[in-house]
Amino acid sequence: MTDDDALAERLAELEAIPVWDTRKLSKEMGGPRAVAHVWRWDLLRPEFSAAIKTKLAGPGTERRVILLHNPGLPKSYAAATHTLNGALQMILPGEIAPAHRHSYAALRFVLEGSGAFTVVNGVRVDMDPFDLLLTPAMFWHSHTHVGTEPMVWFDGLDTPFVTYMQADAFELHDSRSLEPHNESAREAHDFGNTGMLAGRQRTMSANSPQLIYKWSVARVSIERAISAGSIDPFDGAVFEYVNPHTGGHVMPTMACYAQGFASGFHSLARRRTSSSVCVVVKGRGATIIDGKRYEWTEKDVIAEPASAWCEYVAYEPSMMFRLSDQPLLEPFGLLRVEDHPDGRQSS
Ligand code: GTQ
Ligand code: FE2
Repeated sequence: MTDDDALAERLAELEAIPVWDTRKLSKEMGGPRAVAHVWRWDLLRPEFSAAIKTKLAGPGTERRVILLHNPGLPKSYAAATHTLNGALQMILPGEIAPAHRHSYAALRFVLEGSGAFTVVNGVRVDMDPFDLLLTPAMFWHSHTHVGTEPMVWFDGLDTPFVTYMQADAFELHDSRSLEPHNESAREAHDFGNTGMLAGRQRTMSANSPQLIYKWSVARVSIERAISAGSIDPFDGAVFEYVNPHTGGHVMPTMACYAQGFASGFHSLARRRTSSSVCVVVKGRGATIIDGKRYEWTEKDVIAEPASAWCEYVAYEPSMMFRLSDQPLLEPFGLLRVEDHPDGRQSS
């Protein structure tokens, strides 16, 4: 046994580690690493029809949620990236998803159907396809479907991050569904989407008072930018959903964007220390991630891991929604953005 090994052994008995050994450990230290992945809508959507008929459809299981699991992470994470959760949720006509709240921030991005509403923070918010709805941390919420067709939406949550921080909390409400009651929150939130704030008081909350962002508005912004040629070489026609009080991200842990690409658009490549989950609204194309081409079409979900080179190719006019963990990195100076030295990846 070398002197080094003997020292390491004695230190191990004292629950101490010599620093020269941590070089071996440091790869494992940040936990498992997520990989690039596409979850295909055409393959997952039919499984809901099957799930309606199975035990998933029993009383109390109205929350019909299929979690998207990143194959680079252990199944127990059930996460889309190391910080973000992605899921598809179906609600059937007449169903109520029981009222609760949690320390996870959540958002919905509607994929199919209409006629459901959610009550968040005492405000009723109705949902149409491709609308973005916010459920900030610890806000009570319940979902009710009064329409005639099944509804499906994408759920985005910061669960892996909150759980890592061991700050997870979940509470069921005494009543099954919530009645709208919060008039001042409703005022602050209603009549939004215009850059103008309603309501008498300005609350400088880190959460946007606007609880819904209509797709009709995002779509028009993208279309205008594309026809005006106002195109970012990395992200196409890109808009951030913002908190109208602060101009900042919509929630303290998650940022949301809408992006559009003209047919034939091929972006330059860039990598960021943030990770993203993208949901395709319309079109067909591919994201080249670390040199590999991941093809996508409508309602597919794509994971972009932290620090992966990303580049977009649109085969048709395309639009997507992006959820990013960028706000988690910014306060600590950890957001780094690097443009590819060759412009594009070779693939
Ligand atoms: O709809 O409130 O996908 O609480 C995970 C946790 C959805 C929800 C999820 C949740 C919800
Ligand atoms: Fe929830």
